[in-house]
Amino acid sequence: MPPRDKIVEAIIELDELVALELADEMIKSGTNPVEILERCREGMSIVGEKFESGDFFLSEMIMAAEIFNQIMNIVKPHLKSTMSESKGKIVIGTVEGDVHDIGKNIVIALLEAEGFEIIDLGVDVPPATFVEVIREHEPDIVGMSSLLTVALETTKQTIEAITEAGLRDKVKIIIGGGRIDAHATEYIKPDASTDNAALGVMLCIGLMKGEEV
Ligand code: B12
Repeated sequence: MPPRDKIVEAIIELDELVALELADEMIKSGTNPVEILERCREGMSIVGEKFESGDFFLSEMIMAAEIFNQIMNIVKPHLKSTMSESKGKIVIGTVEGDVHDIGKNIVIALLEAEGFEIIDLGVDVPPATFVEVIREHEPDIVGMSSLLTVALETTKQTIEAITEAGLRDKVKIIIGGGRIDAHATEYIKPDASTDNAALGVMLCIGLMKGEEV
């Protein structure tokens, strides 16, 4: 097996100090901030596998999330945009029953850097809240994040609630998160889907142009 990337290793070892030092060094040496986040995501996937196999407990998953959030604090200022005009308004939240928000926060940071106006609903957001906020703020796009398999069902229900409220043709819907694949997309039927934040930004740009994405 090839040796793991140092920052991936530090995340798996839950070595906060080393992970933050490496993130800082990479930023200073000009590594693309999005690439740093993608490498860290690889570390989180391995943390998830260790949790699944019983090598890690919940507390260790929480610790890894804390390290990722700290890395995000280092990286985020370097994603900042110089855009002055809004590219469009996006309401985004993690669906009901799911409290994972690291991926959602990365997408938000990238979308803001691209010039989108974001309304962040946070985590565990009930379908009714999505509906209320769409009525009040009239966004162009609604983004939903889900990391749990059970949350795929909630995502579908949220879209149904938006349809029942008569708002489905007023917004474009993009879904994202670790469990989103072709099957989930076929089942949930959003306008766009991805498990990659950078691609998500491209898809939102496409949706704003009225393209089939
Ligand atoms: C950190 C973590 C936690 C933390 C979350 C902290 C936080 N603030 O987010 C804590 C400890 C709270 C947690 C809790 C739980 N977790 Co957890 N968790 C993880 C872990 C290790 C990493 C997730 C992560 O942050 N990844 C890094 C980010 C960057 O990746 P990402 O989320 O996929 O996001 C990327 C893309 O998907 C995309 N994206 C994400 N959202 C969106 C939205 C849009 C609109 C777009 C365009 C793109 C997009 O952009 C991001 C960057 O590219 C995963 C492992 C994994 N492989 O996912 C398990 C994992 C998701 N958790 C799991 C489980 C089981 C749980 C618990 C049920 C454990 C328990 N027994 O209590 C609880 C559930 C709590 C709840 N109700 O939600 C399972 C889910 C299994 C399943 N199939 O359902 C996983 C897969 C671990 C595993 N392998 O078993 N967890």
